[in-house]
Amino acid sequence: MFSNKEEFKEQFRLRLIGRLGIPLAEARADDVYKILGSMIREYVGKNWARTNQAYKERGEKQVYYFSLEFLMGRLLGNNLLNLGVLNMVREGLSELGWGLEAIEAQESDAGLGNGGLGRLAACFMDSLASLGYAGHGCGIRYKYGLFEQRIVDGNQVELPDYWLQKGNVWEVRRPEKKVEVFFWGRVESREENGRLIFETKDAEKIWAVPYDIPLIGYRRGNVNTLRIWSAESGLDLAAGHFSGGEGYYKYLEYSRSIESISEFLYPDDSNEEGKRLRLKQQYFLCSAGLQSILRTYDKQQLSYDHLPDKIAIHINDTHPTLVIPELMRILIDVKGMGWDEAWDITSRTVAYTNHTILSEALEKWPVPMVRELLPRVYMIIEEINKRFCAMLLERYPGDERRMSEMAIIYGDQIRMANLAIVGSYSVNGVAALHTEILKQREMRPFHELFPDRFNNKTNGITHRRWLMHANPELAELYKETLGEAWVHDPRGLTGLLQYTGNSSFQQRVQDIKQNNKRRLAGYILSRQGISVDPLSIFDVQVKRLHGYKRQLLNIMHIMHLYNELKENSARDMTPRTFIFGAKAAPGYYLAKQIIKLINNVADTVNHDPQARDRIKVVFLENYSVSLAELIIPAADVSEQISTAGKEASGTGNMKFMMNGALTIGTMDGANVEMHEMVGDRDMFIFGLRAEQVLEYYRTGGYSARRKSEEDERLRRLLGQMIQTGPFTSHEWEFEAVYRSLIDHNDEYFVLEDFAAYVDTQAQIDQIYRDPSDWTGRAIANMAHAGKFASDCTIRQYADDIWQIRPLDEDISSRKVY
Ligand code: 26V
Repeated sequence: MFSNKEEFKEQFRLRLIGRLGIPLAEARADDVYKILGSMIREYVGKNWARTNQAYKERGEKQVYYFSLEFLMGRLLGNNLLNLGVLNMVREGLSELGWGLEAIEAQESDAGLGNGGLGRLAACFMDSLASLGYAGHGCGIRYKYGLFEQRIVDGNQVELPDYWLQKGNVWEVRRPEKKVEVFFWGRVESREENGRLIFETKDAEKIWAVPYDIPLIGYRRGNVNTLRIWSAESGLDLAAGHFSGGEGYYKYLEYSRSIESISEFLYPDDSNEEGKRLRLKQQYFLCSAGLQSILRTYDKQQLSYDHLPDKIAIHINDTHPTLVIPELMRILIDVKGMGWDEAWDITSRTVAYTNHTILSEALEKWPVPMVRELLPRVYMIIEEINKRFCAMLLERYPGDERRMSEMAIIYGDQIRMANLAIVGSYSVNGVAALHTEILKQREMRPFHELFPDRFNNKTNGITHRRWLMHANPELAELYKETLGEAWVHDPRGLTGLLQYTGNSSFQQRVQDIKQNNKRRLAGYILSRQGISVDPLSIFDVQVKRLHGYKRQLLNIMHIMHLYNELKENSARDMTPRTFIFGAKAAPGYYLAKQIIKLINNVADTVNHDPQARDRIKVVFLENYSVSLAELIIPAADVSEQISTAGKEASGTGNMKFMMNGALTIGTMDGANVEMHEMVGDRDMFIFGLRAEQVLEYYRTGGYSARRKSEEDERLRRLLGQMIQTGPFTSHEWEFEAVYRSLIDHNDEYFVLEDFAAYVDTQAQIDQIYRDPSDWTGRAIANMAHAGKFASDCTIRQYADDIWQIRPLDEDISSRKVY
């Protein structure tokens, strides 16, 4: 690699000529990106090999994080940062006439995730590598990531996200490591030496081909692997199937149907389509991932009794739960083990994280579908269920209710969460409140049966991407002020507490925030043609669009402010820019209406001379990881306003906190723990508490209609959704929104929490007027954010769940052969 700027420039030039055959003067930004990316990838190749060698020689336990989603975003900037060459490359490029930011912008986001769950997996990968743990990702190489969102006439329109169109400089295709995955067929059994042998006949075989992406640790040389699998057919698999005149066309059709397995990332649960294909994806990942892990394990020639001491398999929500029956299948059918032994090994190898208690997101698969698609796996699930129910019967004789709650197969459905709990040794929630709710409500009988299995691991975010890369000026200020220790242990950011009242430090913080706001304002103007004032409060809500997240509460507050301004144009108000970014699942009608409502309000407010100097509303199209990196450092106010008890953790809340925004939020998810750290003064808490929400659900004592009749402001807002007026173009335009609030009794308590939300927003309006007061509170937030660094979270997973130790060797001096 290069050890100084001049070397970098020289190597870069040579490659440009050598690879693309063009001189510097003719290179386009895209060429520069490709060359730079391939330089980095090749450079880390050596350390990649060294790391694998070191892990192998050491022979210690390794973790495989199975996830249907990895929301990696762009990799170039972070890789340069982690390698410690970011500034050198920036300067070198600039001397060659290129700005690094423009080069970074050439990279397509790897948007292989819906939201928090997928981004968490990506943050965890960064922490694992940066702390020196042997922890790898296992996922699917979707041809299309989450859809690209366009806003047309205020409505969301979905386009395919063909992120691989220009190639992917980070991945290495490894066809020699492909494995076979089987679907369909029928199971035959026979007896051999007193044992039952099972064989699946006439199955459809497909290839799973891995692509490896290096995961580069921060300044420590080691490189882990994200292995993503692609589904392929092969002539070798199809041979003989398609003879005759039509054969060739049939083959093409067959090929396409197989490739469709890794074609699309499914949008979240609000969409009913393609269920079988989604099940295929889940099994595809589980089977391919396991086979590749076990192939490596086999090379060590260890007995399978040791598997749980050498390997931990973590399942990110229930999506990869099929690793449990699949591991059983391999141990029994392929390795010839008995049931009890296989079960002992499997349930000591797998650990499970739950990410949501929303009942509609708890996965259930129809029995007939699983039985047909995965006949042998289904038999094993049935047997797991049979044995588990027998155990329950013995333990709780006559308690039928408990049996019906806990059974894995119930009615005609397989409950994946039940299977995941029964077949794993650890079940964790993602924030203290969430874990308590799991233990005391959602998973109560399981917690009674397996109390030691349950534990909490509050989520975290990588400060390398979300602070050092997204907000380099702020990171630089921290270094000047505190030294560099916090970079390796972000809890050291509490050192900032000394500076909350320091006026020159405050000034620096304010200047940085202003720069970030100006940068975002520039983007908003160029992309959406809306001019916003960087001196106004930037009030931001960015996350998936969902009823429980209550973007509706936010927009209703804005409508209310507008109403007030129209009534009294002299109304005193600190100018505010309300920024939204959110994708709605394509089949989620109500969510799409809310997007339309936000855009209608934006259109009216932004064009009204009486309002536009005080309120601006911006809906940013196509929210993504890279857009988040631009938006979050520019925020003053972070909106974390979910119905209490519904947001398992939230991780956006942590990103905003780390970048010095103040949170307006409910006592939900990790907000509760943020509040514990910073206290009442530095966080704006409002609304129902989780117990109150539960109580309302239990007693049915809430009447949205009554609420709306009591509060004149609400009555007016509801009217404005269905009558022609400032926010609608025709009558009943927002009928679905209206009905969700009134006819369906406001499932998420938007109307109930409205008054408290308005009052709390009014406090924010006042406090922002005193820049020193505001900035002091912002600094207190930054100071406490270190607790939410994913490095801390990952250490807890490593110590309490996985029992793995970091590599303590500096691998860069190893000889590679
Ligand atoms: C559900 C489903 C169901 C099947 C179809 C595909 C699909 C995709 C996504 C989902 C929802 C996943 C749940 C999720 O994203 N949970 C979020 O996890 C974050 C990380 O733990 C946490 O911070 C958020 O509070 C939680 O909503």
